[in-house]
Amino acid sequence: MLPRRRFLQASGLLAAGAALERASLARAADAVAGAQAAKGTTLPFANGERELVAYPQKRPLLRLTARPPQLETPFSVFNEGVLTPNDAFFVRYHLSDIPTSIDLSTFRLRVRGKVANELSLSLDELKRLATPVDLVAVNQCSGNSRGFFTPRVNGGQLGHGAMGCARWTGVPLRAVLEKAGVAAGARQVAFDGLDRAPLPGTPDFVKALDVDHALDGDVMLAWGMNGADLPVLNGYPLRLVVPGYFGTYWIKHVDDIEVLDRDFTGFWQAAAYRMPDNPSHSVEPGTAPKKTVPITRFTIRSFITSHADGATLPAGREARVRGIAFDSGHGIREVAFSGDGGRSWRAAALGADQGRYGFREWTIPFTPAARGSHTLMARALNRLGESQPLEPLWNPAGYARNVVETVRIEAV
Ligand SMILES: Nc1nc2c(c(=O)[nH]1)N[C@H]1C(S)=C(S)[C@@H](COP(=O)(O)O)O[C@H]1N2
Ligand SMILES: [Mo]
Repeated sequence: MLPRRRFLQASGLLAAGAALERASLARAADAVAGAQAAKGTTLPFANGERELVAYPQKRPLLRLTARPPQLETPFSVFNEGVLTPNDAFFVRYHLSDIPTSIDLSTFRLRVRGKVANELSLSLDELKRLATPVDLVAVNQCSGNSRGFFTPRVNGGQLGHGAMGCARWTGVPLRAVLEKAGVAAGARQVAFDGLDRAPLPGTPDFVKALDVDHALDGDVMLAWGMNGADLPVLNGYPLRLVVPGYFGTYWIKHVDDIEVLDRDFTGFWQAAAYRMPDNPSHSVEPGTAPKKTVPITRFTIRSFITSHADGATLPAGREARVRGIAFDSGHGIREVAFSGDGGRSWRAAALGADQGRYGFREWTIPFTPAARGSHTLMARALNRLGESQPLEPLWNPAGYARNVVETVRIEAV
């Protein structure tokens, strides 16, 4: 358990407390922000100025909002390795009443609804319920890269840092649901965490999976992340891991699982996190879809991580370009690289396979023959034959961007 006062003082996260405490906490938050403000960053779109702020258990990250904290991973971190360090992993919340300390002696995971036996499990009981499993999987917010949408769309203006890949440790959700005994006729399973809305009337953040998906054996209840406990801001003590699916389903601080004999109709599923209901999940830029469906799986993506836009390279000398690719779990088959703005493509060498849900590293030698500007691109292909579009697809919520990204370097 994290000492509560220290957590609050260091972060300025507001829990229930006296107005006076709130005021001094706010000052503490400013002090933290002030200390890091000089080291801000500018994302490459309008209004892209971001402070780098260090929250508890986190290194300085790009702050999108303070209440609730929404933190983006600086992109250079993705060049450090395929596993994103816990202290650099992005943070996304919807509601500002977030838990800042959790008492494991009282924490219980409830499983209720259309089950034979309701369960109420301590974390220790959960850990003993089944053999723990490890899985490397990417967590990515649906709105990752939203700031690059043109025309611009509402919502958090994120760069490419609302994603990360970790080795998750937990038990299969299936084991827990089997222990509870899912009743015949069950349709969906809804998940709720400890965070709450600050005002009545704002819907609690609850998401649901189809019962077959919840029982597929891959969906996990995870307490471990890269060999350590989950950071508080990433869902301590327990979170849902839904491999291949957008982060919206990865409920943090999960303490309530309800098996339903109907489709869940809560706000965050029935009204928010929806995609146009057509095969490309996109519409003509600036228009609204007639019909929508809940967002589900990741689209396939790849990134160059070794060179930032605007980097300089010596002309005529071989450089090693490196990056990552991932998809929703079919597995990366190939990453094609272009050093000439898409006129010609070569296959990159793929790095070690961490499992079909993880980041896949790739590298390729590249020699900028002539001085001047060169446009580098990477394009991933998965085992299903899915690839990335060369022109961006558009939807009004700014979800699931997966166009081939470009990095311009200067050869000197
Ligand atoms: N309890 C809770 N869980 C949540 C959310 C939330 O607001 N509350 N946001 C979801 C969304 S939209 C995303 S993208 C992921 C982000 O996970 P992270 O904060 O660990 O990076 O958490 C998901 N789980
Ligand atoms: Mo998200």
